[in-house]
Amino acid sequence: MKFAHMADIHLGATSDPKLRELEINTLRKAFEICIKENVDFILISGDLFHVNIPDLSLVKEVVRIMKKVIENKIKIYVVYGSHDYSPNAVSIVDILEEVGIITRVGRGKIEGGLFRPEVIVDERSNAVITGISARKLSLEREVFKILDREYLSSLKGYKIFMFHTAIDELKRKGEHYEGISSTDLPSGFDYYAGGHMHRRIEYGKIFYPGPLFTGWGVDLENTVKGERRGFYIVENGKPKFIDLTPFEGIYKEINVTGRSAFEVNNLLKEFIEKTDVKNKVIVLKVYGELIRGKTSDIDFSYIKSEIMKRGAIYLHLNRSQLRSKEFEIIISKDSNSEKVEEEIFMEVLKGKKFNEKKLLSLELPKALFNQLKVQKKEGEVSSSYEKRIKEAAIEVLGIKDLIEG
Ligand SMILES: [Mn+2]
Repeated sequence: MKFAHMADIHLGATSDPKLRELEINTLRKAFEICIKENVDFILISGDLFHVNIPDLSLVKEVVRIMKKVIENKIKIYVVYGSHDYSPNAVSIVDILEEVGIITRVGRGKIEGGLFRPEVIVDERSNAVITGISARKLSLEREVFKILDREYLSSLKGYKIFMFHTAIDELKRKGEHYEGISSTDLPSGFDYYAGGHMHRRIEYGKIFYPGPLFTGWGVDLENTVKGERRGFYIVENGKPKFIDLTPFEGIYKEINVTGRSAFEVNNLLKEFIEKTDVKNKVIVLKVYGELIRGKTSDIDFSYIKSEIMKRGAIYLHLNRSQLRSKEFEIIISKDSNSEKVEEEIFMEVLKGKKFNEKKLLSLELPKALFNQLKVQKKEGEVSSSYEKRIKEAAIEVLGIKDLIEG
């Protein structure tokens, strides 16, 4: 018996055209390998697509790729992932099942208070396949609690359990999955085909291939830091990892603390000049607190265009922990929207010097804000609405003479 196990493909997660092309090419390559290796069947442990109703041109391409597999008498078994599942809408996974491209695993019924998942016997290999689908917010964890374990342990043959749930004891620091314990899985299976944890994990008979591709955010970051991406081919019970890592990358971190925006711009330029970015995905993390200048003074659009000009595949910028001393607004927890406005104004005004005393008080910005909030009257045309708002604002600012003069 020989089968493939993939998970967390997240098709359509990226909107970048170059990454999209790599994404579909990786899927095509993976399925071509399955045909060449003549596997009996393919398991996909959830998150085939990134959203439950993806872009149709992508779906068309995926159908084309999967049809070739089907024509080679290889079945594709899929459990819902947290991304392909939707409680109140039809998912693309359901459509693929309806037309016979995939076979869905994870249905079941409750009998005597226990959940008995449907069991499928693969015709070609006689493998016994069952599992539990994911729900949003890891709600499937409740299903594990009422699993009909006795029934599952009575099954005979080579037994595979598919699931899309994290295992608590396998979590690394900083991973925030809501998981189950490995002992919550039904016992006695030959292979536990996991999904949801976005890296390759082997733990006894539990296997997580991690994302086949690596579409966005932290996955991209981990890939360029050295995580390998791909899937398993399991032959006579022995899994082999097929490495399909779609690109090489460079990870660069710049701590701006104690530096000015001007200095950071120079550091970034230096990095671009010294680094061969050609055909690589670059992940650039800029973090810390600028001592001078605003975060917007760092010219990221220039950096991006320079990196792309030099032939990089893609630049992923992580600046979520970038701050500036010059403009930091701390909003108290118990603020209402009016108080938040006041706090922001006060913070912006801090340290500013104006000859006009009026500009240093809160009254003026508040009055101006109130004017700008005025809604369009029913039937009022845009041009007269704009004129009315402009006149009112000029009135509040007391600059009628300046403008007309
Ligand atoms: Mn996933």
